[in-house]
Amino acid sequence: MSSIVVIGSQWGDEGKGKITDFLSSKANIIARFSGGDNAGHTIATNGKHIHLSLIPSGVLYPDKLGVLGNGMVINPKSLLHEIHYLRQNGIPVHNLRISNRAQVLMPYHILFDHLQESLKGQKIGTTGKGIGPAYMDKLERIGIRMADLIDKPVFAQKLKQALKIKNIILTKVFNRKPLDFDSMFKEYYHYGQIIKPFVCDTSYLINHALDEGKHVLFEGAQGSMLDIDHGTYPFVTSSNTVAGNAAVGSGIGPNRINRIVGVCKAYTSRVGDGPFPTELHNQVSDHIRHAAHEYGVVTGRPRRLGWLDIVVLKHAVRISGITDLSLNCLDALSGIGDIKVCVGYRYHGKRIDNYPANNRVLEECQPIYKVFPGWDEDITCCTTVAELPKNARNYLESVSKMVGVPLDTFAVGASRDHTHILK
Ligand code: 2SA
Ligand code: MG
Repeated sequence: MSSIVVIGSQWGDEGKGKITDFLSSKANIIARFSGGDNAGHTIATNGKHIHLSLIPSGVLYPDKLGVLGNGMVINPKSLLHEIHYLRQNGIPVHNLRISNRAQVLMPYHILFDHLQESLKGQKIGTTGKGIGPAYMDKLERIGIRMADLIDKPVFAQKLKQALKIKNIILTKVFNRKPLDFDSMFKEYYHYGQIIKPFVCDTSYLINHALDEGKHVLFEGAQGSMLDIDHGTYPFVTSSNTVAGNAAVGSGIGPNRINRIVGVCKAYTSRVGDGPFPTELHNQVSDHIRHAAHEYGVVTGRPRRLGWLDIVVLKHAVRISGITDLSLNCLDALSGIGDIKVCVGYRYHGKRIDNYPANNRVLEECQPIYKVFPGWDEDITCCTTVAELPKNARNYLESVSKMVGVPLDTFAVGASRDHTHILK
C-alpha cells in the first residue's frame, strides 16, 4: 500500500470518509491535508453513525494515528467539541496528531465569512465556518499557526497584530464594534493549552513513518470541482482539494504517493451556489435525495442533485492523476427507470469535452446525454459486480470505461459492509 491519496472527484460528499475508512485497515496513519470543519462525513461503524468534521477517520482505530496536516485551517473550539463528542462515543483520541504548521481558525474568520456572504452579489454559499478568511490570512502572512497558539508571548503578539488589522476593517468598512483582545486571548490560549499535547511536526512524523515502510492514507476534503485553482471558481472552497496538495498540505514529496483513489457517486451532488450543468429538479432528484439522504453533514442543507457528469470526472482524473475509481451510492439509482449520463457539452452547436473555465460559457452549455437502461431490484445485498443486475453491472462498467480509470470499489449502501472491492 505505502501511500494512497483519497480525493473527491465531484463537488464533495462523494463518500470519501467511508472509502478512507474502508481502505484504512492496512494504514498506520490517516492524514488530512486541506480544509477545516467545512468538511463533514458520517462513518457507519459498529452499528453507530459517527459524524466527523476535522478529525480523520483514523482516530476510530486505537492502533492508527490520525493526523491534521499543515495545509489545514483548524478551529480549536470545533476541534475540542469533536474530541469531546468522540470521547462520549467511547473513542479515546489519544492517537490524534496536529501539525504545528497548521493555521488556527479564529472567531474573526467566521465573522468575516458571514459579513462577506451578506454583501450583495458576493454570495458563494459557503458553510459559514470562516474557511476563506482563514486562508486569506495565511496567504497574507498574518495567520496564527498551531506553534504560535501554544506559545503565550508569541500568540499574544500575533493576535494583537491580527486584531489591529481586523478591527480597522470591522469599524471603518463594516461599521461594527472592534473585537476585544483580552477575552479572545484568554479563551483561545486556554484551548491551545488543551490541544498542546497533540501538536507536533507531522511532516517529520509522516516522512519517518514512510521511511520505516509504514502505510499512510491521505484523506482529501471537499471535491475536485471545489478546488481553488481547478474548480468552478469563484464557487469553490479556498484550498487545493486535488491530490497534489496531499504532498504540500502534509509535508511530503510528491514522489512518495503511490495511488490516487478518486471517489464519486453514481450521480452528482453539490451544496452551495455555482454552476451545475446536469442538475435536476424533478422526481428523479427527489427520489435520490430520499434514497441517499442527501443533506449536508455540516449545515444540514439539502444537496442539489443531478445526473453523473463524465466531463467533470475526466477533469478530476486529469488534475489529480486519479489511478483508481471508487463509485458510491449505486443503490440510490434503483427504481428510477432510464439513467442518463452526461458525456460532453454542446456550446453554440459545437461539442466540448473539457470543463470550461468561463462560467458564462458553462451556463450556455447543454449536456449531451447517453441513456442507460435502469434496474428495479434492491441491490444493497450484492457483494460482487457479478451479483448485480445486468443493467447495474453495465452502468458501473460503462462509467469506468468512459472515465478511463479502472474501478477499485463500489458501494451499494452507507456502511463499510456495503462497500466492495474489485481486486
Ligand atoms: P467554504 O465554507 O468556504 O469551504 O465554502 C465554499 C464552497 O465549498 C463548498 N463546500 C462543500 N461542499 C460539499 N460538502 C462540504 N462539506 C459539508 C458536507 C457541507 C455541508 O460534507 O456535507 O454540510 O453543507 C463542503 N464544504 C465546503 C460550499 O458549499 C461552497 O460552495
Ligand atoms: Mg461531506
